[in-house]
Amino acid sequence: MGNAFSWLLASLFGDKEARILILGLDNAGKTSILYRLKEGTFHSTVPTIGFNAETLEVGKLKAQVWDLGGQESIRPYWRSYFSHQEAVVFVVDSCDSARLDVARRELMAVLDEEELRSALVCVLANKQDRPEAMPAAAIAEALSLTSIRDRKWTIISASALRGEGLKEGFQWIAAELDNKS
Ligand code: G3D
Repeated sequence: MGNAFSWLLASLFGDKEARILILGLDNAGKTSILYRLKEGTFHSTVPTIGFNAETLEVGKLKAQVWDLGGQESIRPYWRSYFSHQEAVVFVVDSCDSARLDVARRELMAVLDEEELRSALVCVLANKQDRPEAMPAAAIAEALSLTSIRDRKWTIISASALRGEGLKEGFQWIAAELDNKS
């Protein structure tokens, strides 16, 4: 499965640079998604500012993964990483209704960042394999996605466990980047 996704990413983004941030609260499923997408290119780095960033490189696609939440004090340090990012993949645990409001605030704070002003937003409503998962439409409402008017966004039902929705998310980003260029 990992190989298939890597091949897909390379074919989608192979000839052009694409920088993508994968963000979300802890436990949303970001690392699981990375593992789904990787082919031996996954590694953890420890930047000097003292928190972990995980990076995926396939062809000219570079994806960086960050945990959001409870990190306001270090957020100013992120800004250098935020520049020149074409898209944000925001991963939500569809079963964690208790923290959807925190997720909404974190997403909106990220979108307020000047450096990310033109970044596309693809929300992955992850863990849809679980019976208690909220449907993507309810998550879109809880996250106030319709209030986002200054950029293209989408929400896609996903399961890192089953490998569902990830391909669609990255295909959407690649197609939107094509439209822009
Ligand atoms: P994070 O990187 O965003 O912090 P992880 O999240 O990828 O570490 O995932 C957190 C937990 O959610 C893990 O469970 C992981 O297996 C689980 N998970 C991730 N994606 C899915 C999914 O699509 N479906 C289901 N059912 N579980 C998922 P553990 O138990 O290892 O903490």
